[in-house]
Amino acid sequence: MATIRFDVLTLFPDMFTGFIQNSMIQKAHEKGLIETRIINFRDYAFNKHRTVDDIPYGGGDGMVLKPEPFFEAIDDLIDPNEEKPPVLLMSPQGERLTQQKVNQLATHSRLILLCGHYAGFDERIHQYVATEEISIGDYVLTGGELPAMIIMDSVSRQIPGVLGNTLSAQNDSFADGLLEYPQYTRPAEYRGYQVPEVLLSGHHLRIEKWRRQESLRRTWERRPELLDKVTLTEEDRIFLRQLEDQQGE
Ligand code: 4GX
Repeated sequence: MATIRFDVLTLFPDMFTGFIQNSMIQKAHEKGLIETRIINFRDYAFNKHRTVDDIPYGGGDGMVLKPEPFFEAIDDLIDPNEEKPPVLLMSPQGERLTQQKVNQLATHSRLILLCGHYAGFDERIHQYVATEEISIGDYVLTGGELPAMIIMDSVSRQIPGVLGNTLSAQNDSFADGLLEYPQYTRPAEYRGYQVPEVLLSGHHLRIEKWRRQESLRRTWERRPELLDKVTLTEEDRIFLRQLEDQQGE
């Protein structure tokens, strides 16, 4: 059975309680598929004031996270006889998180996540504690906690058995490189708005074809750059050429 353990170093452990008690993650916990340890790295501070940050050498705005608590906490967490888990540092300067990266992270049995605040980490933490830096996108947050939760959430759902339905993780947007097709449920008509006729037809081949075309259409309209990485059939190409020909009509 594939399981994963997350160790999170943060100054705001309470931010994780709601997330961990959330249905899917909670169920995965109960099933023993995932384990999370939330560690307040202030517990590893050196002095009696439990200081974790200090002013930057050379001057400037903001406080910098001191190296000692991170080095000490990692020494505590990593057994030198065991295989070293990835140590991910949340940073806007990191490698952008993609589904491909999520899938790669999900192959590990353990991940350590470092969440920082303020002006960031002393560079020695980047160099000697973290094994990689991850960014969840090109915008600036107040801290690394939300990125850490995004990593835990997206990685957890790749663990077999975490999602009720094992097919759902494969059918999503990005699994085949295309955006998802539109979904409908009952009623077939609401306030005059109709569900596409093909979905009511019960004709499985026609439904499959329609869904593929809607996935292609959405990807072409919203995220055309994704199409460069997708394996397209001849039928797909013909459909995309039709979309291009119709453009501006
Ligand atoms: N994707 N932030 C980290 C502190 C910081 C500053 C500089 C390292 C270097 C973010 C993101 C993000 C805000 C988390 C700044 N750490 N993290 N924090 N976007 O914006 O991951």
